[in-house]
Amino acid sequence: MLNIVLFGPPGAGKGTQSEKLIDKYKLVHLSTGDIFRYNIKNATELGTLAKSYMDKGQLVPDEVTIKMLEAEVNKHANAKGFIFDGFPRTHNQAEALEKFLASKNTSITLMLALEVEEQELKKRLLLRGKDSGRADDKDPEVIQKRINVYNAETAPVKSFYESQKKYVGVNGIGSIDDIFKSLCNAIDTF
Ligand code: B4P
Repeated sequence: MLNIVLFGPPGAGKGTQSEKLIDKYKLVHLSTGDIFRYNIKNATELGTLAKSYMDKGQLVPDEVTIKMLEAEVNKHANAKGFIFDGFPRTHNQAEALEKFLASKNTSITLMLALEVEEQELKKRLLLRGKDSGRADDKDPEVIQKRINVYNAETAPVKSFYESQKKYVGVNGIGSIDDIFKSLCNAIDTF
């Protein structure tokens, strides 16, 4: 199986590049952000809970997110592999994912990290906020909060995969196609 964690700060392009990678490598795309937004749209109990955190730029609690992710993986018994987009976002989530995949006799192949500086992230998110309808992209304070949470809680997850020699950083600034080429090259030569 090819199991990729697509990593990076909010607005780094994880969702954008995932769409292209699943097409080329025939993987199942699991975006925790998309799953939460689907639940918000359908006014489920999970959606109401997730919205209360997402609108403030906070992470949804680990317990809820991990349970949800595992249920999604279980829906795809015959998958060739997965792209985990926006998960894991905490050390607890990384450990839970490792144990869960081990119970299925598989593991993460590599973490691909999109590296983008803060000014560019803010610019992209505010631009998307103009017409995406995403509450978390409209308010500069919420965007700053998401970046701060990323730096404090999510960025350290890098060392979890670095210590396993599974971390590859890729420049996330440039055209979407050029970044895609760099990601494919990283996968094909890993
Ligand atoms: P996510 O949905 O994961 O969203 P994101 O980090 O904001 O965006 P992403 O990096 O995917 O950006 P995109 O490609 O869309 O998370 C939202 C919230 O959900 C979190 O804040 C949290 O509350 C919650 N959540 C999700 N997962 C969780 C977890 N595991 N644990 C707890 N809570 C969780 O790109 C952004 C914009 O940039 C787009 O408009 C795109 O068009 C543009 N763009 C992309 N590539 C570009 C390029 N090369 N040049 C210029 N613009 C580009």
